[in-house]
Amino acid sequence: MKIAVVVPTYNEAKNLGSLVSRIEALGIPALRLIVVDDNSPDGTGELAERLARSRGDRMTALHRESKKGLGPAYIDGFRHALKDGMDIVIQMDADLSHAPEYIPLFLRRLETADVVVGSRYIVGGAVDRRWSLLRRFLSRFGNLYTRLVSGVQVRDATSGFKAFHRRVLEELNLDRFRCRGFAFQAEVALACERRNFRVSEMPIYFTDRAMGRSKMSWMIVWEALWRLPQLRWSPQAH
Ligand SMILES: Nc1nc2c(ncn2[C@@H]2O[C@H](COP(=O)(O)OP(=O)(O)OP(=O)(O)O)[C@@H](O)[C@H]2O)c(=O)[nH]1
Ligand SMILES: [Mg+2]
Repeated sequence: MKIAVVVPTYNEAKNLGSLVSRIEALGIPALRLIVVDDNSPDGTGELAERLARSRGDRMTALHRESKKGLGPAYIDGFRHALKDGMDIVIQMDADLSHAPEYIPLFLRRLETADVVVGSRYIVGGAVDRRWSLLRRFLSRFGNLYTRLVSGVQVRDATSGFKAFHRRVLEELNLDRFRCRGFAFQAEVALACERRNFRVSEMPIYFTDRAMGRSKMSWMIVWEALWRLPQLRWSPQAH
């Protein structure tokens, strides 16, 4: 069973080293890390390259020309994982909001599901206890909006911590994904639901980003506002 962990990065040089150590500390021999960097000005791409070189086939650094959003970076990473014959693909953020220690739990859940979604909004899940009320409200509201307008069923529609069996990514039409920001997470969840894959939500505690800056922007929010309703009404499944 070959497992790929795909991580998109933009200016995550301060987080990447810890992420790699924590993933390695899990001691899963079949696990491969694929970092997809968009030419980060802070040197994340070079760091990923150095880390990858000393790890042989246990880590790959993919480099894209410029910042094009996490959606297309994930698609490139998924394609690479499929080409490399991976049986399971896990997606997660580089900023340590998604604790790598959950990976073994994702793998266990995949024994009875096609897709596992790490969820902040089911019993047992939570967001960082240091989050302000405003931040909690915005996250909840964004999630509710996403579910209502796109029609996605999972409780945490914008979760970026997911695990897929290979067959799921093979069946999805990866060319059709359009979203670049957090809306991509809903786009993927919806595509899985529409194809009737067994989607299982697993509670996670979401820690605030450890270091570096958020890439959230008005462009990304704007994209969600106009793309998500389109997803609901688009006649073709991805
Ligand atoms: N390759 C690539 N990765 C990106 C891009 N934008 C964001 N990312 C990565 O996607 C992941 C999620 O981005 P974050 O900045 O943490 O966004 P967020 O989690 O929605 O926002 P915060 O909760 O505030 O951190 C991180 O690993 C980022 O480095 C991009 O344009 N290209
Ligand atoms: Mg983040």
